[in-house]
Amino acid sequence: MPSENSGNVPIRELPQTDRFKEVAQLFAAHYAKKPDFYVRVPGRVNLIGEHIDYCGYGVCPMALEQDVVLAVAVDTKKSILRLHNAEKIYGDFETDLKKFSISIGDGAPDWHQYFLCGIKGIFDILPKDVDLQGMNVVVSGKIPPSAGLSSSSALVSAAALATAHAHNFPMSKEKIANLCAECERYIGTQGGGMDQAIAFLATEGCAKLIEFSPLRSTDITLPPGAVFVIAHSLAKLNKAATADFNCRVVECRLAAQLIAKKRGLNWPNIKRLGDLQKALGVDLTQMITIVQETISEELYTKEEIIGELETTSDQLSQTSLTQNTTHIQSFKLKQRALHVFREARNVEQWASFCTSPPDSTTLSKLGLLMSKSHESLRDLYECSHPQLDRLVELSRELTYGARLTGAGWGGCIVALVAPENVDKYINMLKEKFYSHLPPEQIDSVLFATSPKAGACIFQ
Ligand code: ADP
Ligand code: NG1
Ligand code: MG
Repeated sequence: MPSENSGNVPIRELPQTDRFKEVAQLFAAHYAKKPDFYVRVPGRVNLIGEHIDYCGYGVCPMALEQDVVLAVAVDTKKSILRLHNAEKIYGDFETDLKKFSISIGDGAPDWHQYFLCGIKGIFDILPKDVDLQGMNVVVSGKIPPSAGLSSSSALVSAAALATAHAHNFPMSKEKIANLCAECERYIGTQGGGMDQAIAFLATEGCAKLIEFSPLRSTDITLPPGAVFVIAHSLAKLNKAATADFNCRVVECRLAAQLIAKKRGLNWPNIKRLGDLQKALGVDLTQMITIVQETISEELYTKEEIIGELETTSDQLSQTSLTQNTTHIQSFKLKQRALHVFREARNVEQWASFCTSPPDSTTLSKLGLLMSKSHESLRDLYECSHPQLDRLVELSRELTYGARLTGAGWGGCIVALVAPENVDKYINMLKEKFYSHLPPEQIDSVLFATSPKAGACIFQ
């Protein structure tokens, strides 16, 4: 049953915690006044269902305690945005909201561009006669950045939520989640919407099965004795800095279009592997057979794809590619599509194991799905990293299973651990993987988690 997720993003009384007190102090020190309101948006860990949201398939993330908090004072007289970040590495930023633009060049975008994506998302839908409000903002983020725990979406979503609230524009959780998925694409990455969905739809105490088109979420109660530990590989990748992420999105699209063409469908209309499955009206196992029989394991050159689709380079750019993938000359299709359909099946099995009465095999079955998922991401999707593989290897003995989480190419793994093994497992990793780090730095890269609540406004 879909859970009680609908309704607007909640507005609650400000909790008297150290986290909010610190942000309030920083705000007072920087702006010499009190904020009008705060927003909190959590990061997330994806338990299963990697690189399939943008193909239209369901995923199973949960929200983290680590979050982005904004303190905001609205300036009704001037339309100036001022940003001050708790971390000094993120410099101050100021712009007039009547004439800002998002500028994306080569390399990693400046951090404030993510914030502007969220603002633009709301401005795109505000009634034209609304007076634009200025905002003085303090940003405090505790999600390890570029590590697959969705720091980017927490920042974009927090910016959008604050902008909507500053303009008295309440929104349902689903509506703002969809809007944030759309507007984060202004940064250049063509993500699928998982991160923004869990950011708004999460409820404390359970993971969620998030499904798309239309966006909906179902509670996934994790079996008793399931502890999820996150471990950072210490390698990082900003997803907007390279074409890696969009290349995978495009490879999945090209695989779908090639099969569509061979099956006599109107291929330019098929953008996702999920669209193809719907059009063919078959199940995931049949899709796997179709991929095995239709697509070659060899690399496809761009020329070959243009030939098979009977199209032109310009048309292919329009129907299938993104701005930062037009230069790519060869694509792997079979391996990517096989990963997607098998991973979509992993999610179905995960949900069914979690909804059946738990028995002595449940945790092992979930762990096995996680290990299978990692192998597929490493070998078929090629988005792992030697340090992620090493962490997964080290996790063999003391966990039920482990896998990379988020987009990969660095970032974190998530491991399923029995409560009695958590300390042992963490100590083993401290010794074998993090021995070169000062002890005070380890807590932010190696920690156990439990499912936390979604985004909230506090005043
Ligand atoms: P992730 O896997 O964490 O979503 P991305 O590569 O998508 O990683 O986004 C990371 C980027 O988000 C950072 O390079 C930075 O620009 C921005 N970011 C993340 N956390 C913060 C923060 N606390 N303050 C400012 N910017 C942040
Ligand atoms: P991260 O690693 O948090 O940037 C990205 C995408 C998700 C999803 C995962 C892979 C964005 C904003 N996020 O997450 O939609 O595709 O990778 O499962 O693009
Ligand atoms: Mg991100």
